[in-house]
Amino acid sequence: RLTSALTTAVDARLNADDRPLDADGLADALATADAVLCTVTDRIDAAVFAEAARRAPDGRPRAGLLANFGVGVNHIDLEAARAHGVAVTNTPGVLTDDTADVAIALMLMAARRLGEGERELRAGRWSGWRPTHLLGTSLTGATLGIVGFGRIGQAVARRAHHGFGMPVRYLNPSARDAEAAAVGATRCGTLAELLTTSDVVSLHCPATPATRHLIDAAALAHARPGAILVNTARGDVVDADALADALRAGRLAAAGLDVYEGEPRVPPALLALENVVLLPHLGSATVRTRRAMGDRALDNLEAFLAGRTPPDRVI
Ligand code: 8YV
Repeated sequence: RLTSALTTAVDARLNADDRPLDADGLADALATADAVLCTVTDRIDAAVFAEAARRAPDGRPRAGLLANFGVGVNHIDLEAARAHGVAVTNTPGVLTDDTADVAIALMLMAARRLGEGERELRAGRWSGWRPTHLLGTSLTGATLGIVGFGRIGQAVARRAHHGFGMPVRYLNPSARDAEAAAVGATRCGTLAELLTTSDVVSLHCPATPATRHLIDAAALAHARPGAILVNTARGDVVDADALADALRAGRLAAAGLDVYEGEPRVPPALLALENVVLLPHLGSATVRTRRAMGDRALDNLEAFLAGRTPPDRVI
């Protein structure tokens, strides 16, 4: 699509292995291409930008745009990108509903112990119906606390409120009164307040230095006994060791995770636990949404290469 839409020919180099580029490959791409399409798997830190600048003939990366295939851009050092004159775009909006659906799926799986049940059955360990077999907690009517009330947080709130009758509370740097009113959501002043008043906590904030390990041992000490934590945002927001401790001690009943700090590595402490549902970063993984994300990334590339301002500039 890119080639046909532009009047000038585009020499598109494909990373045909469909494997992440290493730092050397990323620096090479930034040093030699006009624009680079990247994903969450590409760690583009200050050293990569510096190396790209070193390799380029005029001392600055040739690439003027990093078009990210996805909404979260925490894998890109935005300060370094700005300093090296590289614009960054993302793909907002198109993955909201699918990611919200996975958050709700994780809530149900964690609260109702569905993963445990499936593992038991497949392992041939199911001995038949029993009145006390794999009893979970009800999602219907439970209070939901949402950390980060942006597009995805609000979409989760709508599903929880209209579908499951869940009272919703939210934590966000700025008030979202109009959006909150639509789902009867109450704003919490602090994370501690949100945690002490929520049965289920779902994370939807971006990963930034300020939100790194926001959910740590001190925060988890405020959680309601038997609470459930769901993370479809970024692994960096949770201290996985503290989470594993809380799950092991039974302070939290369960957790549902789609994302991990340093993924694809999953902390062994979590893998060892039954009461955590672990998904491999599938939030936006539908054919329709991945197509829409691709189209959105191409819109940004196309605009940039045609000399226009890309529609989804992050910086
Ligand atoms: C993407 C995501 O699949 O958009 C995001 O921020 O986490 C995922 O939905 C991923 O980022 C692809 O780069």
